[in-house]
Amino acid sequence: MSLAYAFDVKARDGKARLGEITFARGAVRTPAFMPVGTAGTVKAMFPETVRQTGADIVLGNTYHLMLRPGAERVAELGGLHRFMNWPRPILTDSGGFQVMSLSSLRELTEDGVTFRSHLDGSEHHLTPERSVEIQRLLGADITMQLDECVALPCPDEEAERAMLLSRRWAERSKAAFGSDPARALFGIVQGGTVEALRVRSAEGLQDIGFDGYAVGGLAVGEPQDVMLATLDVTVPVLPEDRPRYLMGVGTPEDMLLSVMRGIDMFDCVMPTRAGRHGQAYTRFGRINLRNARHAADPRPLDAESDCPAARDYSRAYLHHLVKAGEILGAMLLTWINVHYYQSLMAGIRQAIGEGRLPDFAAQTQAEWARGDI
Ligand code: PRF
Repeated sequence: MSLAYAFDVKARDGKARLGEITFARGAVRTPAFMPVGTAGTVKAMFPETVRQTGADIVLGNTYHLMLRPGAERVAELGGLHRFMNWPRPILTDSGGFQVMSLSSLRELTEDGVTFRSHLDGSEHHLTPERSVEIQRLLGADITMQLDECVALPCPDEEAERAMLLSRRWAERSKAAFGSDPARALFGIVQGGTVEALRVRSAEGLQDIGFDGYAVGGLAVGEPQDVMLATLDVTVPVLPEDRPRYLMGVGTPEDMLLSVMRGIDMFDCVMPTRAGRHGQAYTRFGRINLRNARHAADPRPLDAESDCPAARDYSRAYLHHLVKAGEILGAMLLTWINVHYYQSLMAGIRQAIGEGRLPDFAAQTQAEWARGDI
C-alpha cells in the first residue's frame, strides 16, 4: 500500500460520490461515518468490535486528550493508535469547538483561545500552531485546523468575524503543518447560514490549499432545512478532488440527505451517546428501550441484522438492562447503534455504486417512517 494520503472518487450518483481515502494505516471507504472516540475510546465498545461494525476510521479529540492524559504522554507511549489499540486511521478534531462547549472562562483572541479545564480548572492556551502540534503528537492521520464555530442563529457580522478569524487560523495551521505526504490537513468552512460568507470561506481555504474540506458551524441549533440549504450553497464551491466532511452530523436522515448533496464524511456522538441513554437506532427508526412496552417482548430489535447485539438479545432483556442501569445495556445498545450507522453507510455506498441512490433513499425513509412494529 502506498504511504501517501490520496482520495479517489470511484462513482457518482447525482451529487453523491463513492470514494476511497487511502493512508498507510488503511483505506477509508466514503461516504464514511466516523465513530467518536473522544478520550481515546469509542465509549462502551472494544476497538475490535468497532472495526467489526465496518468502521474504517475513528475520531479523537485534541481538547480532551491534551488535558488528560496529555499529548506528550500519548506520544511517549507510541501515539494514539497504539495507546487505544486502534491500528487504523484516526482523525482528530482541533479543540476549538470543544473548548467552546465544555470549558469555562474562555477568552478568544487573534492568537488563540485561553480556557479553564472542565476537569480541574487549570488554565490552558490553544493556538492554531499548538493544536497542529498536539495532533502530530497524537499521530493523527487527519489533522483539523483550529477554527471558531458560532452557535446559530447569530448576527451576520458575528458569523463574518468568526469566519475571517477561522481563515487566518487556517493559514497559520497550514504553515505549522508544513507538508507531509503521509498525513492530511483539513480546512474548515465557517460562515453561519449566510451564503456569501460560506462561499468566501470555501474560496479562501482553497487559496491556502488543503487535503480535504470540512463544513463546520452546522448542526448547532438550526433546523434541518436550513442546514441542507447551507450545504446546497457550500458544497458546489468545494473542489471535486478532495473529501468533504460535515462535522458533528448527525441523525441517519441528516447523513442520507447530506450525502445526496455531496458530503463524504461524518462524525457524531449520537449513536454512542444514545446507546448509553437507552435508545436504539434501527432500520425502523429510533427505539426507546426504557419504554414499558418492551418489558415482556421476546423479539430481538432486528432478527435480520448481522449485528449480534441486535439479533441475539430480546427487547425485554435490553429493557431490563437499561432499567437496572447495567453496563451491558450501554454496551449492547452502543454496538447496535454504531453497527446501524455503519450498515446505513455501506448501503449508501452500494447504492451510489449501482446508480440507485434515490431509490435507496426513498426505501430507507419509508422504513424509518413505518416505525417499529
Ligand atoms: N468545528 C470543529 N469541530 C466541530 C464543529 C465545528 O464547527 C462542529 C459543528 N457541528 C462539530 N464539531 N472544529
